[in-house]
Amino acid sequence: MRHKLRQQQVESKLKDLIAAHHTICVGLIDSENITPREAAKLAATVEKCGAKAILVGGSTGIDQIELDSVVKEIKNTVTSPVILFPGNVTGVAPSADAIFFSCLMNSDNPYFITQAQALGALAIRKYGLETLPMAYIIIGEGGAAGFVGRARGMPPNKPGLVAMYALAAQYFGMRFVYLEAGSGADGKVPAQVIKAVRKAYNGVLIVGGGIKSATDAKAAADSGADIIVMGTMLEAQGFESTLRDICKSVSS
Ligand code: 1GP
Repeated sequence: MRHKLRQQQVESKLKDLIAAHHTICVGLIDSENITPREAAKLAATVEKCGAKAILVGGSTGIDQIELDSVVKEIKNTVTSPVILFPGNVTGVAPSADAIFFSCLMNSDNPYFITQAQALGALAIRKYGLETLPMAYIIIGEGGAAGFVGRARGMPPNKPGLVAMYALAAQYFGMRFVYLEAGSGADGKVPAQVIKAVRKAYNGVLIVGGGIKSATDAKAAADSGADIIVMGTMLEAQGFESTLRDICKSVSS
């Protein structure tokens, strides 16, 4: 039985936005500690501040029913693409527009490199989700993502090593690379690492972890990031003006 590949609608949209704005910001919502209604309200605010897509996911999400309710409500509220950012097979939900089909390149455990992906693949096909093939590379200790994904954190002071992995991702045909410092991380992905990866890798370069100011975001954008992800800062009271500044500072 042949299955029709879903058009690369979200991917094209992201690439068009990057071409138009140089760098774009996206908001990450963790479906675990939020009601669908709260999530939708937050997504609408994030979109209004200038973010161009909403990611939903996290390293420890296990409740797919809750995840799908959150995604559905967000989809009903915003016009931006809603993209799953799974930490495991439980991060797959039918109502999203697309999913980061993510390989944790520097995990010590093959489960996070190919096995979870194989286990999730049938559900993705069944739901007709658009897949965005992504190399996920954890820099430094990596917070919960590093711990749960059994990552052998890439040394932040070895940009060449990270670039080598990004080049491997390119040769694998992965059209997205995500450099992750970890949610709520104290340190960010160093500019030298982003620059080295930008030189080696031609696809869409995503950077996230610990970004909470226009200065942080601008540094990542100037180093070559195409997409900047913000999660933790959206949990702070009154984040709107900072997020507006961030979105404005990275986009041309
Ligand atoms: C986490 O990179 C994302 O996976 C976002 O990180 O929560 O620190 O913004 P923050």
